[in-house]
Amino acid sequence: MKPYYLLFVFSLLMLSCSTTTTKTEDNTLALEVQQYLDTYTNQYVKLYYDLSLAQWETNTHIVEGDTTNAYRTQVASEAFANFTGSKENIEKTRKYLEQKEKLTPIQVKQLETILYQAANNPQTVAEVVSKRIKAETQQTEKLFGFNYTLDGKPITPNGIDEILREEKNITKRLAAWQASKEVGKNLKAGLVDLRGLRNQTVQALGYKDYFTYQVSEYNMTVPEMMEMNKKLISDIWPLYRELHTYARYELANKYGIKEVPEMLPAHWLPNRWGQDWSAMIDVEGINLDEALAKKEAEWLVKQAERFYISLGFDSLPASFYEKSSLYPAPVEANYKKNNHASAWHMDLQQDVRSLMSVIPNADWYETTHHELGHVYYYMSYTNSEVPPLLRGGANRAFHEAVGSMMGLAAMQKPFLANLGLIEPNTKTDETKELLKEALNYIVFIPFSAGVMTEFEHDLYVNNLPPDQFNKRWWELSQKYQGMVPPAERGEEYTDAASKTHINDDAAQYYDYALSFALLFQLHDHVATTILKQNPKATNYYGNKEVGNFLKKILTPGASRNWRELLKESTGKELNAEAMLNYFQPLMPYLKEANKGRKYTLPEKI
Ligand code: X8Z
Ligand code: ZN
Repeated sequence: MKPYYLLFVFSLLMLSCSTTTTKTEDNTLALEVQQYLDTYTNQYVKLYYDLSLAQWETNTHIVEGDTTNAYRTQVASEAFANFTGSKENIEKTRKYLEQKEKLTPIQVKQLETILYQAANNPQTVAEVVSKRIKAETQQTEKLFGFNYTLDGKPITPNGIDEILREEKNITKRLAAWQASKEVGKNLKAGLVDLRGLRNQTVQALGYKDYFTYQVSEYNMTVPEMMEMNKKLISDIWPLYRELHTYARYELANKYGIKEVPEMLPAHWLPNRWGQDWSAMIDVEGINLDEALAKKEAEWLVKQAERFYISLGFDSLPASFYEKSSLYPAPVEANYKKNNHASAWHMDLQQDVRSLMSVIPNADWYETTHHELGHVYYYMSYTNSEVPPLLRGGANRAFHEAVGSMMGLAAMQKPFLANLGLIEPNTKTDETKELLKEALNYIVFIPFSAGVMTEFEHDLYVNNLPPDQFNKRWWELSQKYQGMVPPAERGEEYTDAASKTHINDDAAQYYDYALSFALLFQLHDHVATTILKQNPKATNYYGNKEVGNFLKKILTPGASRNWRELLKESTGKELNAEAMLNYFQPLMPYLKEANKGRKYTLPEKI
C-alpha cells in the first residue's frame, strides 16, 4: 500500500466512528470504493508502465522493416485497453458514481477518470480498439521513419528548419518547404482510417465523436471550446493583421520580390507550418543562435534544469539523463526517431523522460524549457496527496503553459545577460524585441486556435471527406493565417498530416492556444505581483517565491478544478487580456511601419 492510501483509509476509519446509520453506510461504501480504486490503480500503473516502455521504443528506435516494436506496442496496448475498457470496470465505476454524494471528491474524480479512460478503449468494440492501436503505431512509424530528401540527398527536419529560418534564396526555400511536405502523401490513408477508428471507439461509450471526447476533458462542450478559441483569435486579430501586413512587405523586400503578394506564400515563412515567424527578426545585440552555437547541446538541457532548480525545484533524477533520448539520431544511423519534442511520465511515479532532438540553437533552447516544464509538473504531482489516476495537469493547457512560460522568461534580456548569453550592457531596440516575441506568440494563435482546431473539428465532428482534406487545410490557412501554398496543392498531398499532432496527438491542439493565453496570465502575475518587474524584462532566476507560486499550481495535479485554481492563482478567468497588454505597445509602431501599405486581411474575423 502506498502512503497516501494509508492516510486516506485512516481518515475514513476516523469518520466511521460517527453514530448515525447513514454515515456508517456512506463510510462502508467509501471504503469499498477505496479498495476498488486501490486494486484498479495497482494494475493500471503496471499496465501503463508496460505500455509507456513499448511506446518509448516505438518512438525512439524506428528501424525500417523491423516489426519488433510494433508487435510489443500492440501487445502492451491491448493489455492496457482490455483492462481500462473492461465491462467490469465500466459497470462498477458507473454503479459507484450513481452514489457519488456518499464519496469523497477525490474518489469521484478518480472514478470519472476511470470512465473517461474506458471510453477510449471499450471492450464492447475490442476489435475496433485493436485496429486503432495498430493504425496508430503504423502512422507514427511512417511519420517519423520518413526519409526527407532535398536535391536527392537525405536531410533531417532540423536541417530543413534551418534553411527555412535562414535561406534568402527563394528557389532554395521553395525546395526545402516542398521537401518538408512530402511526408504527408504517405499518411493520408492512415489518417482516414484513424479518424474512423477514433470516432468509433469513443462512440461506443456515448461520445458523439473523438473531438467531443477530447474536449470533454475540460468539462466543456464543443461549441464552448470553439467559442473560446474564436474569441482568442478575434481578440488578437487587429495585432495579427498588422503583423501580417508587415511580414508581407518585409519578406518581399528580403527576398528581392517586387510585387508584394496579397497572402503570404507558405515557403516565405521561417517555419514549416507558418506557426512561428520570430526568426524573421534579428535584434541587434541579441543573437541567441550565434551565442548558443558555441555551447554543446547538453548545455541547453542542463541550463533549463538549472533554471528550475534555481526556483527551488529538485534536480532531475539521474535516470532522466540515463533514459531520455535528448539528441538527434545521426543521419547515418540505422534507426530513426520521433523528431518532435515530448515529455513522458513513464510509470506515473519516478521514471520521467524527455524525447527531443536538441541542437544548440534558440528554438531548442526554448523547447528544452518547455519540455522540462512537463517533467517538473510530473515530479510535482507525484506526491502522496495525488493518487496516480489524478497525476495530470489541472487541464491539458496548464501542462503546456508551464514550460512555455519558462521558455518566455528564459528569452528575456535581463535573464540572458545573467547567463552571459548577451553582453550585460548591450543597448537593444526594445520594440524590435517585442516584435520578435509577437511573431512567435501572437502569430501562433490563428494557427492553433484557428487552422488546427477547426481542421480537426471538421475531421472528427463533420467527417470531412478525404477528397477535401487538403482543400480544407488551405482554406483555413488562408482564412486564419493569411497564408497560401506556393502553388496549387491537390489532394495527392495531405499537408495537414505533415504536422505531428494531427497524427499522434489528435483533437487536442487547442491546448496550445489556451496555454499561450494562460502563460501570459501566469507570467503577468509573476512579474507584477511577485517580482515587481516589468513583464517584458524579467529575471525569475533564483527566485524561490516564483517557485512556490508555481508549485502551488503544479502540486495538486488534476485533483483540483482548473477554473478555481486559475482564479485562485491569478484572480482571473482564462482570457487573452494579459497577452494583449503585453503586446499593445507594438500597435502604434506597426501602424506607422505599415503606413501606405495595403492590408489584405479583413478588419474583423
Ligand atoms: O508540440 C509542442 C511541444 C510538445 S509538448 C514541443 N508544441 C507545439 C508545436 O510544436 O506545435 C509547443 C508549442 C506548440
Ligand atoms: Zn508540451
